[in-house]
Amino acid sequence: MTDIVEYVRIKDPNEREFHQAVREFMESVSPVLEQNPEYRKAKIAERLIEPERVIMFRVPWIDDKGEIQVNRGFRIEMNSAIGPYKGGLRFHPSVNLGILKFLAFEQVFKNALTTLPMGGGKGGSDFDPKGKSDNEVMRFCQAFMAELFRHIGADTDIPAGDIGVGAREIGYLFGMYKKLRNEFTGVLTGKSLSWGGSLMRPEATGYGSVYFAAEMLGSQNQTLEGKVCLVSGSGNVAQFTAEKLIDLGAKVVTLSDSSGYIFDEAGIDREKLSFIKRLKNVRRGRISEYKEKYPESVYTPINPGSEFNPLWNHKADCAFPSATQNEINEKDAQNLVSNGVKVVCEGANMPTTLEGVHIFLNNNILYAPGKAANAGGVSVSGLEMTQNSMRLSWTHEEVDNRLRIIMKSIHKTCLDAAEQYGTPGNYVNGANIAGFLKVVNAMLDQGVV
Ligand code: NDP
Ligand code: 2IT
Repeated sequence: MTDIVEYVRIKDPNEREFHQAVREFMESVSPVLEQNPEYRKAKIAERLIEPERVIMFRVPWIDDKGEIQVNRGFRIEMNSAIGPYKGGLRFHPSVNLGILKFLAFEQVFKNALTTLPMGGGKGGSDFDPKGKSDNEVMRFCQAFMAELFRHIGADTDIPAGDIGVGAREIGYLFGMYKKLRNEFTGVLTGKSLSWGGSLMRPEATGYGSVYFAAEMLGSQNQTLEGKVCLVSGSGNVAQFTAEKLIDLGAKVVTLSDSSGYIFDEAGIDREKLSFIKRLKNVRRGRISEYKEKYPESVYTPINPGSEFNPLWNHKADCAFPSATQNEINEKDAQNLVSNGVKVVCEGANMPTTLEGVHIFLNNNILYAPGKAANAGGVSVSGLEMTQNSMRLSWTHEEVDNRLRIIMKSIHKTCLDAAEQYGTPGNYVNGANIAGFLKVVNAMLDQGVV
């Protein structure tokens, strides 16, 4: 294990987040590699950490003042052993190769857990949609697709949304793809309903994460009813996590953005949540405005350089990190445990540092890693692809039932694999090992390619 982690560190010294994802994964699968000499002989670990293809490109576009702007575009086609590359696009100024490689790596094993035939990929740009006009976002998306279109396709690589990429961006990206290729196919998921989207895709990641938490609690004969929940973020995943938690009778007391968080002791109810949806999705405002509307709440700025994030320092039963990577450090994890949190369910990708993960595991927290807990989003993307192939649309109930079945199945798969490899109840080992075995066995079947 140390060999591979060391190899990645030496080969790509600047890719910090990628090193972290590989290290966490290798901690889980090393015993499986040791027990199976054929995996080592086939250089499986060495092959898994090398993307099948990395595409990097210039994205020049013209802003509203007529000035030329240049961004960097990426698509990481990580692994296609079990299906075409599948995974989101992230538009955020922090985007770089290391962050997208970590996300693509996680996506490979997440997609393997979904039960659907999807390989793993991820892409995006360092473009910052914040403060840009709709026209600027459109021109950027068109410029981005002007290069990406030659690398993707409904049976090759199917992007979707992630941070900074929602329905608006998917629309502009799809429009440009259709124009350039002169074909109407399911090349992107997260499309709007009237032109090939699936019901429940917007809800899927957040709802799926809550279904997963309900399964974990169910394994201990408990439910979410009455549980006090900390949710971070206020974007797609956070909004629908909060919505499903409210539906199931839990009390959501926090939401955040990159500037700060709100704490509402009385609980964020449906009406308050619909204010947040309008604020974030239509007006594209800041979470601090919640305090102006609901003065009984408390708004606290978050300083990214500080030792801990005060959002995670409230008494609660459950935590749903749903904003971004490494938003829970060692101190935050310790604070959560000290405050009595029993469930940590990751809507975001890799929101917990490795030190934080160890704290959760050592304290017997019901801790679901992102690649299991947030797999509902890509699962419904897979269902959107199925519906596109069949040229029909399923009802809300049909998609929701399938999502519930998939989340239940992922939960069982994780528990079974954890048990089989001697660490019962360890969802991190369970998710990594089960995802690994599915991908690796397909790679072995397909030879050295
Ligand atoms: P959105 O862009 O809709 O929302 C992102 C939210 O996280 C915003 O509230 C944003 O605040 C906050 N945020 C982003 N970057 C940072 C940062 N560096 N520090 C603090 N807060 C930050 O994205 P999603 O809700 O789609 O994605 C959230 C997480 O869920 C990501 O980790 C993503 O990879 C993961 N995910 C998403 C899926 C999906 O289907 N969309 C599927 C599976 C996982 P601000 O507005 O200030 O930037
Ligand atoms: O991280 C993820 O799983 C996503 N951003 C969703 C990917 C998808 O293809 O729906």
